[in-house]
Amino acid sequence: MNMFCFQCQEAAKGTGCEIKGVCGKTPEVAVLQDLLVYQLKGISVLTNELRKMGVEDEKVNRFIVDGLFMTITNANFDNQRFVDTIREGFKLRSMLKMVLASKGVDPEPSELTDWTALTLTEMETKAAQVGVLSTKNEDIRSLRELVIYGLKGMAAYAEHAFNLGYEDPEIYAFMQKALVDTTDDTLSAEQLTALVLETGRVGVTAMALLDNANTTTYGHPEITKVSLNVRNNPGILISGHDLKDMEELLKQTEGTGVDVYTHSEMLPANYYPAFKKYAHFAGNYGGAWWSQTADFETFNGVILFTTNCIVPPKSSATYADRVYTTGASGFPGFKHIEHGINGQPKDFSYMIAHAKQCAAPTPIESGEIVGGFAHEQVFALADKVVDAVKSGAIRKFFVMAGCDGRMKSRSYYTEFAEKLPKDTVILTAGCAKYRYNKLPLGDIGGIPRVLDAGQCNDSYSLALIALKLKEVFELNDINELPIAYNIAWYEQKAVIVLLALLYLGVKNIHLGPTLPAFLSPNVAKVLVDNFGIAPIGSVDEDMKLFLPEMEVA
Ligand code: SF4
Ligand code: SF3
Repeated sequence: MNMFCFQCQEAAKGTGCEIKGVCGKTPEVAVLQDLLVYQLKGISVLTNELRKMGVEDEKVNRFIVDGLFMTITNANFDNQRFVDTIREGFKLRSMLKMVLASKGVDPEPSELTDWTALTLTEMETKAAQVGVLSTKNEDIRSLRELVIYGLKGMAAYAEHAFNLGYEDPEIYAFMQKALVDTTDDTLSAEQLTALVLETGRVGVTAMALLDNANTTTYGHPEITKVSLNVRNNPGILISGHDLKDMEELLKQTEGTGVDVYTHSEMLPANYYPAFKKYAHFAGNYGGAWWSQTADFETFNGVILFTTNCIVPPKSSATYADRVYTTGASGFPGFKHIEHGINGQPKDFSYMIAHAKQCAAPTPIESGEIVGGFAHEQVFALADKVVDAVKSGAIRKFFVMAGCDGRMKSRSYYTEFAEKLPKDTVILTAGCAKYRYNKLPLGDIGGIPRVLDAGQCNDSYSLALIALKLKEVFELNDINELPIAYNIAWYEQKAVIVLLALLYLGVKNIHLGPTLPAFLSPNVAKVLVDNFGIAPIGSVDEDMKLFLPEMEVA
């Protein structure tokens, strides 16, 4: 076996990728990711010791967050970046050991081999010793990895918040404690299950932190019609999730004759007051992440990835030399834009100059889509929404948040949205929305039937909306609300969203298009028995399950 990874919904054969990632991850990158995660656990042993003495190291905290984020599915395929990161980790580890030694603490002597000097075969051997399958008991392995994937999602939120100057020491402390806990052979399945739920609790904290960072910095998202048309200028297409990058790009492109368009998960940037004011912010181009191989061809201009999801370009692709990455994202051959030095903005000038030489985008669709229904905007409409529920005009809400993906079976979500009765409303966030956000689903008394709160990072909004409705309707339990959860997942940010919802007490979530490969039968049973989690069935079966009282069209 060259590698083993089962962290995403595309895990080969529903069990795990062993030869090459279905996502395109090479065995070499998979091995380096395993080693990096292992190294982060080791560094956390040291930071946990230091924290007990009141010592917190900002740089190391950020390194751990960024290291985890880099290993999220489709974020980074660049083996050299992983090698460089692991080398940096060794330096930080030595520094932490010296600080501990200066305090009279002799941390456990641990292996000092510089893994980056190993050959690939040696790295594979090492990865097999420390990677996922090194935990032999499948239930313990499942629980450990559930925690790790939750932490990866949490790291994404923490990094976006950090980029805007918002941090919470509790999040760093928990991440590092949990990383070490996943190596503790004395922890029972019950204790690890508790750790999983605790990961959900801190996930809520991280989501709240990011929500506060985004809305304090850029204002609350507001109802917005987003253009799908193109203009005649050359353009830059920005993808991923990082709003700080969005801000810096809009500032630096202003007055240059280059327009800015969003792709996939950057669509919700259109809803923020701070971004809408830019005349050269032209709208959205294309669909969810997996459609990039077609969208980037016709966009003609420059593309900037700020985070996941990157699809490795086909050998016939003509756009590869027009793609840039920044932050945790990377791909061999794509130009990488580094962080600004000493808090200065990133320098996008080379990329902008490149864009000026490109042709304007080719139109692929037209019209507009409506979004911007994050918590404050929905609260502003609360009276209208509550009246519609009380009068029966809105029968039920369906939370259909999460990820999109390229599997054919995801047409389930389009069909489900189409078949939902007209007195139901979809609450969404994440790129899952692309399965139905361009359908003519209409509105209910002026309330659109698809309310898009934003990115997967904004799933917190959906939880706040549910909690607000619970308060307005004076209910004791969030599960008494007329809200059903039919969530699509793909990568690890969806894992932390799921754990956060479980922590908030949400029950009976349907999860698809398939259940995670990393859930062992026993762990899946715990989730089914305690939380009512269920896989999706056929659209018609699920419609009957969700709406037993209704005549379904
Ligand atoms: Fe396979 Fe998903 Fe891992 Fe990629 S991230 S190697 S597709 S399980
Ligand atoms: Fe999408 Fe990758 Fe998860 Fe942010 S862009 S939701 S999959």
